[in-house]
Amino acid sequence: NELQYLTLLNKLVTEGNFKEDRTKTGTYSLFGYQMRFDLQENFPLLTTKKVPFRLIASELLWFLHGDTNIKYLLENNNHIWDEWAFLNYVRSTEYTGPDMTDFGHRVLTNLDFKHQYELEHAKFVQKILTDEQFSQRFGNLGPVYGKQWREWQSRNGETIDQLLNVVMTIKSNPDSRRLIVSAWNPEDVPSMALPPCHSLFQFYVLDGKLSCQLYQRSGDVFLGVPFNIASYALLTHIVADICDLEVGELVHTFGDVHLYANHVDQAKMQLARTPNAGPQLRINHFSTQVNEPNLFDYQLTDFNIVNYHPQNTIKAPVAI
Ligand code: THF
Repeated sequence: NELQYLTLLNKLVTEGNFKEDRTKTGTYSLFGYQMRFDLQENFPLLTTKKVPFRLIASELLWFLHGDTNIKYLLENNNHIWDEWAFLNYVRSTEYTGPDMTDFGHRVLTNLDFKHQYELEHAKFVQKILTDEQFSQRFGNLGPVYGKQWREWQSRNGETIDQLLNVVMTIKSNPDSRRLIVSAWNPEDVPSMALPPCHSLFQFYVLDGKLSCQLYQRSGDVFLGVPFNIASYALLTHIVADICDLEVGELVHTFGDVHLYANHVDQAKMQLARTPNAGPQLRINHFSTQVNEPNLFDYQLTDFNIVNYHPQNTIKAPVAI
């Protein structure tokens, strides 16, 4: 299972094409690639470096709740979306601290600036957590994943709960070929902090097993992709649980998949490691509690990863 990921990582190191990108970091990139994970075998959480499952689960619950404000993530000690909200804040007229232009690059080379950034970032996080008005204004990332999944705005003024519709269809018509949820909403893309990287997914039911295919338009192979694999594996387990199905495969399809130029050493370090056996996911079932388990009912404590034996964390800077 994990070899699927390591093969891709190796391919990008050896055959990736150098390509400039929006973040001006530079990447080694390929266009069009597919991995398959058998979810019956194990839960696809990498073991060649430690991947924090807690952050993946809280991010997914945030999507499932239809939430687009980082406040929920911060309350769960999850900081993976901070930079995007912080960027909106420092670009606004309300921000009066030291100049934060291009902070993503400057923190990498200027230690004094890094301390300044960390201080302003900490103040920002504190303010989101304690000041409701401030969090309304600057915690929101725009109509990102949660909004599109649960409340796609339609032209007649109503909203479409794509995910609930798909769950209902899996139950009533599992052979359907329309089990699709799209986060890519062309009308809303300009008002999102970041257009959705995992843009669309489709479910498929065969022999009582639920499979999921993700189309990811852009994949940061070292930092984002290990999260994305585990996130969609968890989503598949949740939907299977709700629909009384077993899990099948996760098919992960990419558009532009890339290794950032400043992640190459970390990638080589990871490639020198040998994967351990993958962990298992234990999920608390609701079937005994209520007859209609709801997408909202899941709590962080309902998901447990067992037999996870990862190797050490490998740190890498996130491109903004
Ligand atoms: N931007 C970039 N450049 N890459 C991404 O993968 C990415 N995302 C989301 C939004 N913008 C992105 C955010 N997802 C980490 C992981 C996922 C992220 C953002 C950051 C990260 O830094 N992971 C560290 C651990 C972090 C921690 O412990 O707090 C790691 O080592 O895995 C793709 O969805």
